[in-house]
Amino acid sequence: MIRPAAARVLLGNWTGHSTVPSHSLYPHQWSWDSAFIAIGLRHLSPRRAQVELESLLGSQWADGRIPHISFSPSVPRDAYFPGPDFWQAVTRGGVETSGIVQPPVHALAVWLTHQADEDESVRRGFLERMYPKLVAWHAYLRERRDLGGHGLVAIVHPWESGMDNSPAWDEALARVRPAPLDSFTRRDTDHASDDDRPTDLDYGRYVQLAATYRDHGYDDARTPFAFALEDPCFNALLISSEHALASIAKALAVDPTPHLTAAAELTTSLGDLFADGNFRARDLRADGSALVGADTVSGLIPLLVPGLPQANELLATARGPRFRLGAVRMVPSYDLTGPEFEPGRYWRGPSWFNTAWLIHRGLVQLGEHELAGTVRADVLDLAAATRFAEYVEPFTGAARGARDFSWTAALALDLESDDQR
Ligand code: 9WN
Repeated sequence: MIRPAAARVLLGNWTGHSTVPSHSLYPHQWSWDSAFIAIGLRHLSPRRAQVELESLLGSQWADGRIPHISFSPSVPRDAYFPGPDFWQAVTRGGVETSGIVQPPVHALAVWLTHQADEDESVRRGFLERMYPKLVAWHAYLRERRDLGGHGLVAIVHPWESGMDNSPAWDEALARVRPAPLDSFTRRDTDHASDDDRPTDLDYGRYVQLAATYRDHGYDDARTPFAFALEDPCFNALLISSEHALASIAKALAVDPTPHLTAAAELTTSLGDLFADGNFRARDLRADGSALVGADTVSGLIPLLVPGLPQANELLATARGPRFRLGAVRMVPSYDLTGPEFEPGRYWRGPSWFNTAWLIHRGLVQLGEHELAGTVRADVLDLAAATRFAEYVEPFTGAARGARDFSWTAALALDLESDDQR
C-alpha cells in the first residue's frame, strides 16, 4: 500500500490552496505539476484536487495563457531562480507569475478530477467554472502559438516542454547566445547535485531566451524568438485535452463538436512529425524547418492520442532498443543508444514518473494490458523504493533529483487506485 506514504508527501507539500512540486527545489506552484498532482489528489480529497486546479487557473492571463509558475507570496523572493523579480509579470488578480507556459494536460486533469466525485463537482459548479478558462487556454495556444503555420503549437523556451535539457533542444539551443554567467545566480544547485541538473551554459541560454520574451512584453507577435519548435509531447497532450474538453462540454450540455474537430485536425498535423518510427520535434528556426534527429520520450507520448494512425509503429519503437519499454525501469527520457545518453542527468536519459504515467494511459487505451501492467508495477515499486524521487536511472532505478516529489506521489497513488476500480 503506497497510499499512506504518498498521502504524507502530498499533505506535506500542500500550502493551503495548492501543492508545491518540492519544498526545497521548486517552492511555488508549477503548471503541469499541478495537473498531475490533482490527478492523484482526487483519490484523497476530490475537493482539494478541484481547489488545486482552480488556484492554478486563477493565475491565467487575460490572453488565455496559463503561466508555468504561479509564485507564492509567502516564499522568499530569491528562493527559486528565475523568480518573480526576473519575470516581472502580474495577473489582473495580482498574482505574480512567469511568462512562459507548460504542456496542456489541464483539461484532462479537470475531467479526471470531476469523475472522482461528480456530485461534489456539480454542487460546486466545478466544470462550469473551469470550461471557459480551458477553452481560452487552448485558443491562446492554437491562435497565438502556431508560429510555423502547420496547425501545431510551438514552444519558445525549453522549459515550456517540461523536459528542459532534452537532447532534442541541443541544436536549437546552440544558436542562442547565453546570458553572461555572472549576471544571475542559480538556486537549483543549492538543493540538487550539479551532476543531475542542466549545465551552467544551458542555464545561461535559458535565461537569455526568457529575458528576450519578457523584454518584448511576452507578445507572441512581436518577440523575435530564437528558439521555436513544435514538440510532439506538447501537441499530443493538447489533443488528449481537446478530447477531455469534448467530454466536459457534453457533461455541460454544450456542443462538443469544435473540440473533436480540433483534436482531429491536430492529430493530422502531428502526423507530419513522424519519422523513423518516432515523433520528432520540428525546429522552426533550422534551415528548411527540419525535424530534430534526437529520439526522446516526448515522441512516445502520442501513444495516448485516441485513434493515432501511427500507434503500432510507435509501440514497436517503444519496445525496441532505443527505449526498451518493459525491459528497463519505466521509460527512459532519451534514446538508450543515443550519443548524448546520460543515465542520471535530468531529461537526458533518466526515467520520469509523469511520462511513465502518460505512456501507461496510452497502453491501456491501446489494449496493451500486459505491458501497461509492467509499467504500472514499476511506477509503484520505484516510487516507494526511492522515497518518491523526482526521477530515476533507467538501468538501476537509483533515485535522482528531489525526494518527496509531488507528482511522483500523486501519480503512484493514481495507479494504485486504478487497481481498486
Ligand atoms: C523549470 C517543477 C518543474 C517541472 C519540469 C522540470 C523542472 C524547472 C526547473 O521542474 O523544471 O520549469 O527549474 O528545472 O523539468 O518538468 O515542471 O517540477
